[in-house]
Amino acid sequence: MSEGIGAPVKRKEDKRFITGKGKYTDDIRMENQAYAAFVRSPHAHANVTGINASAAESMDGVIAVLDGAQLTGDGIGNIICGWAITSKDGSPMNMGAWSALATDTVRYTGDAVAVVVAESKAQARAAAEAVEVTYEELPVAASIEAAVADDAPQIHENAPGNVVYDWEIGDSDATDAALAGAAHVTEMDITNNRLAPNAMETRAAIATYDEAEDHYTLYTTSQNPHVARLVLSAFYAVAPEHKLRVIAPDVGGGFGSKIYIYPEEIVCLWASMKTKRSVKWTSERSEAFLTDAHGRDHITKARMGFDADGKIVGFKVSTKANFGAYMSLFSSAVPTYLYATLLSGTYDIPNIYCEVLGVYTNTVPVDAYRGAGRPEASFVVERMMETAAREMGKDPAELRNTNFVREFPYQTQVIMNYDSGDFEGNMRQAMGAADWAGFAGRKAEAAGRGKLRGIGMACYIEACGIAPSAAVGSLGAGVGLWESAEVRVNPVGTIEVLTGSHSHGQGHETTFAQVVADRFGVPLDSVQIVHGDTDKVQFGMGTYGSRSGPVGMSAIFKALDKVEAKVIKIGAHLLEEPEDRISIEDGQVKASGTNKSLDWHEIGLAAYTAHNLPDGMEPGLKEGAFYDPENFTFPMGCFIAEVEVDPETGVTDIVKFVASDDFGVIINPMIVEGQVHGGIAQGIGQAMLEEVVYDGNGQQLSGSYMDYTMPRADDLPSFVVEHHNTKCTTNPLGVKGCGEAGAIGSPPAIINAITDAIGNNDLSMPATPSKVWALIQSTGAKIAAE
Ligand code: MCN
Repeated sequence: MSEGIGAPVKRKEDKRFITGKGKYTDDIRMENQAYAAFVRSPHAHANVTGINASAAESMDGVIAVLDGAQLTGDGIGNIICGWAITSKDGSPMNMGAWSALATDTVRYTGDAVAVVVAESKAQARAAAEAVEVTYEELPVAASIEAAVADDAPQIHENAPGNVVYDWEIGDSDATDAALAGAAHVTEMDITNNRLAPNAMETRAAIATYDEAEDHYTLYTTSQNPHVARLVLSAFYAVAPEHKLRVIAPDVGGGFGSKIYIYPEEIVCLWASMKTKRSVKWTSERSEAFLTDAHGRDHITKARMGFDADGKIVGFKVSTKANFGAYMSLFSSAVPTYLYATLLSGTYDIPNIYCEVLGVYTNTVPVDAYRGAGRPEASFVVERMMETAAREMGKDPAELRNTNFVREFPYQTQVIMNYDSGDFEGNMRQAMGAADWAGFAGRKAEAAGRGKLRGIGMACYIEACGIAPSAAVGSLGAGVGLWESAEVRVNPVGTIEVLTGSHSHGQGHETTFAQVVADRFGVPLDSVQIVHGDTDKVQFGMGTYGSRSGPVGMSAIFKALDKVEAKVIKIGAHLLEEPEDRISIEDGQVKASGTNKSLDWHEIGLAAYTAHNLPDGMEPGLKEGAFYDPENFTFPMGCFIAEVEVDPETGVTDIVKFVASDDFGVIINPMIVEGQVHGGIAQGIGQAMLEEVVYDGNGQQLSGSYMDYTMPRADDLPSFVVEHHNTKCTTNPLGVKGCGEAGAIGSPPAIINAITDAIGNNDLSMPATPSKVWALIQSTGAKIAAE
C-alpha cells in the first residue's frame, strides 16, 4: 500500500501552508472585536504601590483598563503548576502565588500589571503606555547563583531561600561507596544554557463572551486545547467547562512553549466578559522574548566513576534548576522526572544518585522546551562519557560500547524501564556513515590548512509518550496522560478521525491518515484528521513530549480495531460467509476462498441505511477509544559531529553531522526526517548560537533577534540521517517518538567535537567564536607553559 505505513508521502497540510491559506489565531476576525495591550513591569522585582489609569481611560478608543485587584476581586484563580514534587524531607514544593495580573508585587521584567482594551491595536498600545504605575524597587536575583546566595532577596514569602524544592532520586550512599572504590573518577561542572523557544507564530488569543448563551469561545495558540479548557475552568474559574469552547486552529510551531496557559489567555477571556466585546491579543516578538516560558537553565556538578576496565560503577549528579519567577504548568516535572530519570543514558550503570534544587529567580518562568529535561540529561551523560574517555586515554566509542545496555527489558536505577534497542548497532551505523575510521587522515589534512579538526559523538536516549497515567499520578502529576480518538466512517465510506493530539507542524494530518489508509486500504485523501477544537473532539491531552505518535496514534489504532471488528461482522453478514473468512484489503471487504467482495463504501452505506444488519447490531460505523500507554517509548540514537575550528578567529564550521536513530516502526520516513532535521537545527542553535542573557538587574539583554542568534541555513551542514530501528514493544504500532530526538542528541555531539578540536574540555554552550578563541588561547598558553 503506497500511502500506508512506511510510505514517504508528502504532507497533506502543506497545500494550505505553502499557499498562505493556513488559518492562525491572528487571522480570526470576530464581529465587534477589540484589542488588548498589556501594561508590563519594567522592573524585575518591585512592589506595585499605585496604578493610575485615569489618563489612559480618557484616551480615544479605550473601552476599559483592568488590573489585578479587579481580576482577583472577580474570583479569577492563581495560575497553577500541574505536577506536585515532594522534597527530600517529605515537604511539598513551595508554590508562590501567580496572579494573571500582578497585585502587590512584580517578579520579572514583563510581568503583567494591567490590561487596556481598546477599539484598535494602536489605541490599546498607546493607552497602555499612559497607565501610570508606581513601583518601589526591590533587590533582584536574576540567576541561580544570585538566588541561592546568602544575601539573596526573597522572591516569594513561602519559599525560604528561593527554594521551590530540594528533590532526590537514587541511592546516595551506594553511589558514594561506588565512587570511592572507582579506579577513575571524572568530575565536571556543566551548564545548560537558557533558551527562548521562538516559534514562528507568536502567541495569540481571541476570546468572545456570548451574553445570551452565557458561553465563552477562546481561539488560542495552544498545543493542548482540552487541557487549556480544563485548567481555565477548574482552576482559574474563568468559565465553567461546559460553557467554554477552546479552539487551537493552525498553530505555527510551539516547541513546548504553547503547552501552558498563560496570563494573557486568562485575561482575554475575563476581559471579554467584562467588556462584552471579543478581545484579541497577539504577542509582539519582543513581548514573546519577555513572556514566553524559557527552556533549560541548569547548573550541574557531576561525578562518574569507572573500574579499571572502563565499566561505569557510579554516577552522582547535583543540579540546580532555574524556574524563573513563578512555577509554570509543567515546570516542576522537567528537572525531576523528565531529567534525572534519563541519567542512565544508554548505559548499564549500577549506582546513580541525583539531587535537584529548584529555585525561583526574577526571570520569566522556565518550563518545557523541545526535549524538556532530556537534552539536559543527555548533555550531562554524553559530556561525561567523552571527557572520561579522554582522561582515561580510551576511544570514546569503545568506552560507550563497554557500557551499553544490551539486554531488554532493562530496569535503570532511576525508574525507567527500557523495552528495546540495539545501541551498538546505531553507533556502528553512525560511525560507518561518518567514516569514523578515516578521521585521523582528515584531521591531518585540515592541520595542513591551519584548521583544528575535531570529531564528537553522543549516544542519547530519551523517554517519549510519558505514561502510564497511574504511574505518573503516583509521582505527582495532576492529570492522566492517555490519549483519545474517534473514527467515523461516513455512509459514503470517507473517514473522519477526531484526535486529542494537536498538530502544530508535526504533520499529523498526514501520518495519522496513513495509519487509517494502511488499515483499510482506502485512499489517503478519503481520510480527514480533525483536531484542535473542544467542541468537535471528545477529549484530549494534546501534543508534547513526542507523544502523538506513540500515544495519539495508538488511540486511533484502538478505535480502528473496533471499527474493523464491526466491518467484519457486517461483511460476513452481507456476504453470507463466516467472520473468520472475512478480510479487509485494498479498500474491499473480501471472503477468502470465494470471489465474493464488497467495496468499502458499500459497508458504510449498509451501516447507516441499517436495512440489512446482523441481528441486534446498532446502526452506524463510528467508534471511539482511549489509550493509556503501559510504558514510555525510548527512542535513542548516535549522533556524530565533525567540525573545523579556525584558530585565528574561533569560528567553528560543522563539516559533517550524522544521525543514526531508532524510532521503532516509522509511519512516514519523510516526515520523520524533517522532524530530525528541525531538532538538530535547534540543538545546534543551543550548542553554538543561542542564549538568553539577563543582567544583574533582571533586564533581558537578549530580547530581540539582534541579540538572540537563531540558527540559519548557512550555519548548518547537510545532515546525514540514518535509521537502525527496533520495534517498541509496549504500543500496538511499535512506534517510538521522533519529535525531540534531534534537539536531545546534538548539543553534546557538537560540544564533544569542538572540545576535541581545540583540546580543551572546558567549553560551555553556546560555543561562540569569542569563547572558542579564548579557550584556544588559554590552551595554547597552557601547552606552552608545560
Ligand atoms: N512519526 C512517524 N513515525 C514514528 C514516529 C513519529 O511517522 N516512528 C510521525 C508522527 O506521526 C508525527 C511526527 O512524526 O507526524 C512527530 O511525531 P512524535 O514524535 O510523536 O511527536 P509529536 O507529534 O507528539 O510532536 C511533538 C514534538 C515535540 S515534543 C516538539 S517540542 C516539537 C516537535 O514535535 N515541536 C515542533 N516537532 C515540531 N515540529 C514543528 N514543525 N513544530 C513544532 O512546534
